[in-house]
Amino acid sequence: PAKDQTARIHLTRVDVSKISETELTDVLRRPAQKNANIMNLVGPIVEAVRTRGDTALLEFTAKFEKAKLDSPVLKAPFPAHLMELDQETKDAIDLSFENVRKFHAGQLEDAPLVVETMPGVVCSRFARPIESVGLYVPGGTAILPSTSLMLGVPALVAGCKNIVFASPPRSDGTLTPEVVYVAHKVGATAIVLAGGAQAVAAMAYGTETVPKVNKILGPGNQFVTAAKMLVQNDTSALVSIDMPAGPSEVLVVADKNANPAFVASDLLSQAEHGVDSQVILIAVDLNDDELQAIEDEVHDQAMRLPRVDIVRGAIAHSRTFQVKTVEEALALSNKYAPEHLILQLDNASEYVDLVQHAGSVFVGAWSPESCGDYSSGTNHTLPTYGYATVYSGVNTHSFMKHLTSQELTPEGLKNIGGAVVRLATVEGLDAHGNAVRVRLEHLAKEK
Ligand code: HSO
Ligand code: ZN
Repeated sequence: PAKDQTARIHLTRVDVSKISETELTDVLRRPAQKNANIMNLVGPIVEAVRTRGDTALLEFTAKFEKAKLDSPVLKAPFPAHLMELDQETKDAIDLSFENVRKFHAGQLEDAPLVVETMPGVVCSRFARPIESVGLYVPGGTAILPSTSLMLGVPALVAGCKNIVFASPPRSDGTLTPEVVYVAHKVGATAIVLAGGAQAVAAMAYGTETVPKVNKILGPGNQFVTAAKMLVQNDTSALVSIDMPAGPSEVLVVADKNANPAFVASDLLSQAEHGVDSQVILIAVDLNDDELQAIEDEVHDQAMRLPRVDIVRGAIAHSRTFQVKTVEEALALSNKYAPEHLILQLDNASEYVDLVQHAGSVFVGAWSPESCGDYSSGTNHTLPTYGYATVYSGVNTHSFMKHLTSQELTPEGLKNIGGAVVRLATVEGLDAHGNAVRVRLEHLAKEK
């Protein structure tokens, strides 16, 4: 929490026309994450769970969560009293569940891809679900049951056989009932009552009670991320991960006609996630009064938030960039590659083509990020820290893999046989060439 609780909450202005390219690169750089240190702490935790299983897992949960448990796992069917919810919450989850389900079901391919590359040479590609997946739902300063939806629903849609959740329990050993309700709805087989590196290790290696999974997905703090990276690198675990996760981010591009209250509310909705959240405003040709109107809204709305102290921390390292055109704004946004990009612009949809790097785009004044965080249908587990340049957010295919196949006819073999034999000769791999030659000779004799 900041010392002065009355100080103005505002984003530092940067006039892009007044700084050099290198200065710009500098201000856009995310704060460095100290990974080496974290690995030293996480390594022994992972190793303890790998070798001592449930005993170690329970010890860490007692130590970090202050929860004394008899078993680290809740197995399905989950008892009804652990998922009791008021009707309004239940309805909200059900509505969101259905939209996330629809959008992720839409991502399934209805038929395998089939391409005849030459006459008689048919190549295919088709998808299969990953059998067992481990879904990490963070605890922390805010519990986020919505994350259980964003991970569980696509796993269900993809057809994963074994869905395992992990989430740190409260000190009385229970979980937030919303998470249990969602786990129940997606048909999860178990919930691991643990958090941090120890939960990741338990799912990567399996313990006496925790089933071993094939892939671990979901956001988490630096310990969770470090543990995911570590187990992914251990070939004996044979486990993959979704992507490295960092602090959450939003970049809002606003023009003169953007409603200052809307712009401010979007910036603050991300700022309240954590003091390390990144919040950026790109103001397109706004004069001082127009900028001031947004800044006033940021301050006024922030002061009314219960999490104002967190907001203060996040806004302290956040910036407003002043540019002249939308094209400039989007070039800057692409350079930063935000997790969330909000376009509060006239005819916003016309500019989506210019977006190259972003986890998810929110188009126009009526599409706040909150809708994507919870209920519209898109996934909220998105690449942060500039990884939007190379990663996609979690989607149905995060829970699947693709296989290819081919089927050749005699004609097909004749069409490509010469090329195969020649390339086998070039590589000095005679057996490869023979696999074609014996068949072609067989066909020649048949005539
Ligand atoms: N904005 C967060 C997701 C979230 N928001 C969960 C509220 N609950 C990262 O995309
Ligand atoms: Zn959010």
